[in-house]
Order: sequence, then structure tokens, then C-alpha cells
Amino acid sequence: MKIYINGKLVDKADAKVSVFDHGFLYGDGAFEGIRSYNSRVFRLKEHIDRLYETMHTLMIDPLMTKKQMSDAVVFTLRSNRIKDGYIRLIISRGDGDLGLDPRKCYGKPNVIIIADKIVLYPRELYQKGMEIITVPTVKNNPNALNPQLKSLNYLNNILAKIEASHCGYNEAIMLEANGFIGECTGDNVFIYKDGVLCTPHQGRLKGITSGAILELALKMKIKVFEGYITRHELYNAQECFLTGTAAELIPVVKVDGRIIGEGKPGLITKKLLDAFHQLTKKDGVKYDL
Ligand code: PXG
Repeated sequence: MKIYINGKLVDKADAKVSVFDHGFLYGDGAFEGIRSYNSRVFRLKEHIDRLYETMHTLMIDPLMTKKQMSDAVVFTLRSNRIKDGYIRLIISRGDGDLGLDPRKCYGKPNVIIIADKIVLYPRELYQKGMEIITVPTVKNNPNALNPQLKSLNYLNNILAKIEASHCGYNEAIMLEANGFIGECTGDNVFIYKDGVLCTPHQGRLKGITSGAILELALKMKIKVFEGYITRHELYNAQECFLTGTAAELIPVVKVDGRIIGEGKPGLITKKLLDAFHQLTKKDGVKYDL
């Protein structure tokens, strides 16, 4: 495996950054998780745009244009001869003295691209559906750490993940401080009831997968609603599923011990999953190996 670091490809064993990188010292940086399907990078432009928005807020300048960044992603996939893969694109603040002030960084931001595979949940759960729980750790206050920031600081989500796994579950729903449904640790949440597909409007990352699912639902003439969702509404939904680049689309059949709908992946979930698979076959930036 070859890793892209600042314009060069290096072997996995040599792919290292300094312990003085503020990304390591303070979680000061941005990332994206991107997928390629059959030599097409899915929604590359949307991922790069979101990455640059995070960097804009963090005031990190990667000294690369969006085009150069996109080309670097494709270059890394091609160099590793990966047709179907998962790309982790990381921009860290760079090397600096101790102290969290970014002005203490003398180094340039590090641009790192890993092209690999990712398996988030056991394969059989995509057929059977997953059981999940809500956890005590609430989402960061959006005015403290906005959910649109895909930063290297994922501790809020990691704490929730630990709570879920400690209780024997693969995934956690994180609530907002006001008790409404926010999102999972790396996925967005959807519920479906009586012809309407619902997902939270606030308190969640505007996922690229969730955006694609909303588009597909509209094309399929399913009504969509983005707004507040309570736990009661979630428990009494007819269907529930999660979306994310790593997760793709996974059905949920039980939340906090409450059976959702008929306790098996629902019809709309299956239809959307099928439409999503079709979309990944034709959407995206094509490359040759
Ligand atoms: N919410 C959060 C908090 C996320 O981190 C999503 C929703 C889904 O967004 P996308 O754009 O991917 O549809 C994410 C994405 C991982 C991993 O390594 C996590 C994500 C993406 C890829 C890998 O666990 N999170």
C-alpha cells in the first residue's frame, strides 16, 4: 500500500508525521471519508467542497487548489490500483511548538491520502438490520463545535461509540442537548412513516450519502421532511435506516429495545438501498487503472 503525503507516495511503513504535528497534539485538522465504486469516485466534488469549508472555518490553507486535491485523490487510487475502495483524506495543521495557538506552527499543513477498504458493521446486518441504542453522551453544542466541521477531533462521537459498544451494540444514536435525534457516530439517521421520509434538519453533519438518499427519495416521489425528530417518533416509525460513506445504507430494526415496524428491513429502505447501489454505478469521477 502506498500512502500520499504532501505530493509524494511512500510505503505504509514509512507513512509518518511528526509528534509535533498539531493534528496529533490537538486534533487540529480536517478530514473526509470518500468511496470509489468500480473506478468512480462517488461525489468527489461534494467531498472536496465540504473539506474546504471545514478548512476555511479552521483557517487552514492546504496550499493546493480543489482541482489539485481532487487529482491527488484519483492519483492515490490509481497508484494503489484500487477500483472499489475507501479514501481517507486528512489535512492536519502541521508541525509546531507546544501550545495550541496555530501561529506556533512553523510547518505547512500535512496533506495525507490513504486509499484502503473499510468495513464498519458486520456484513449480515445489512440483510437482517441492526439493533442500536441512544446513549447518554449528547452531541456537542453546535455553537461550540458545529456538526458540519469534519475535524480531527471526534471525541464526542468516540465517547458515544464506547457507550454503545460497552452495552453490546454496534452503533449509537446521539441526541442533541435538547433531546431531539441528532445522528449516529458516523452516520445520519432516517425514519419512514406513512409515506414520509424524515431526517433531522439540525444537529447533524449534512452527509453526502444522506444528500444522495434525499435526492433519490424525491425522484421516487417519496415525501421528505427535515426537522426535529423525537425518540417517540423514532420508536414508532415503520422503518429506520442509517446512511454514511463508510456505512452506505444500513437498515435498523430495533432502537432502545423497541422493535421498529415489523422488525425487519422495510420496503422503502430496500428500494432506496437498491437505488443507491444503482447510483454508485453511474455517478462519480471515472478513472483508469
Ligand atoms: N455523521 C457523522 C458524524 C459523520 O462523521 C456522517 C454523518 C455521514 O456523512 P457522509 O458524508 O459520509 O454521508 C459522517 C461520516 C469512519 C467514517 O471512519 C466516518 C464517516 C465517514 C467515513 C468513515 O468511521 N463519517
